[in-house]
Amino acid sequence: MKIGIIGLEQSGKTTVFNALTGADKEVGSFGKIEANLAVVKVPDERIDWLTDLYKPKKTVYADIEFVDIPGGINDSSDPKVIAAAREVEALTFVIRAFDNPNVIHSLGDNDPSRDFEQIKVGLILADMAIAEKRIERLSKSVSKGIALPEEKIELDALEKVMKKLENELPASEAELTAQEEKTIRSFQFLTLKPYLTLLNVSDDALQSKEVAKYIKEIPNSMPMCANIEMEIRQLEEGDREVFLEELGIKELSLNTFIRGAYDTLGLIAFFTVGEDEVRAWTINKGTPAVTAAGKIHSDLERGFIRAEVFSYDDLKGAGSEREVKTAGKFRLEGKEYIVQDGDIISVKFSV
Ligand SMILES: Nc1nc2c(ncn2[C@@H]2O[C@H](COP(=O)(O)OP(=O)(O)OP(=O)(O)O)[C@@H](O)[C@H]2O)c(=O)[nH]1
Ligand SMILES: [Mg+2]
Repeated sequence: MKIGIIGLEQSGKTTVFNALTGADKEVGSFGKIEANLAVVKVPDERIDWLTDLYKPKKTVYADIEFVDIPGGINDSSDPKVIAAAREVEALTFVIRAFDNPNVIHSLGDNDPSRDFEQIKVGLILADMAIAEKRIERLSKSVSKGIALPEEKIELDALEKVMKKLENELPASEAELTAQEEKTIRSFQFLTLKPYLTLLNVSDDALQSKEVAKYIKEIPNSMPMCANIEMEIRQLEEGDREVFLEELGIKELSLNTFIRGAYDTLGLIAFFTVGEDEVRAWTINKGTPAVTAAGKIHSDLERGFIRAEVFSYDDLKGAGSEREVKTAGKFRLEGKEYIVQDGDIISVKFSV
């Protein structure tokens, strides 16, 4: 899973990135244009249990790749920022709520709700630019009578999307059929992507009423004191407790963030198991087996024949694969099967 960190300029994106990943990238380097990348492991007890059972040569936890996208999202965002944001599967908005007289706010003062709207509008405008161009082209083909049937479906889908965008609503509000959704997938609309909002607050404001109010106002949001957490991440693990306690921080935001991310972003995990490797894979809820197979390898998607599936809970209950089979809990599923959280999958394929 690839998550892009975006927001207004100097809102603390790189600081948040460091705090979440333990990286040590330079902050406050205004105008830097290169994105930062880092991968973090997702802790999962189920993987620990499966490792005990299969004793594989290798265990691979799910991971989240964070991309810190520098610069700001606004009504005329840098095309590089937009292009980088299109590449990720989900977005994290970083919104400034910290006081720091040395850091100028690009919109003058702190106003998290306004900043959230600003980001939203920025994303909507970027999507409109894409939709508009494509609608224009497809409309021409339709009026000339040379449009292919899929192109007509695509045009319908884009018009539905455009209608939402024009009303300052995200593309995700458009009600699209599965087929329509497929025709517009390649545009990677930003407002179709799930998002989570991190409110970057001062350490003395974590428990404040003001912050509570913002969290209520801003969808999918959680507070975080990025500056302090970044510093704590640089300490040895054993030294962290004391600082966290002193500051009244229950745990580092990464754990809360990951739980929130799985929840809000609608993520689930499926597993592959065997003597060689026990491994977790992260996918969106509602992903069909064939697409999930593609996560493992593109050949598995291309040559997909069927998936052999049983659930982690059934395996844990039964104790072994053989018992799962005896209990009739072992299933053969086709391409369209919707993968469930905790499924253990083996893909049969031929290319
Ligand atoms: N006081 C305080 N300052 C912060 C906090 N988070 C970030 N800053 C400061 O704000 C400035 C910008 O932080 P960055 O993390 O570089 O912000 P950014 O969003 O990555 O900036 P760009 O990539 O240039 O848009 C730096 O000087 C940080 O030290 C915070 O929680 N508290
Ligand atoms: Mg930055």
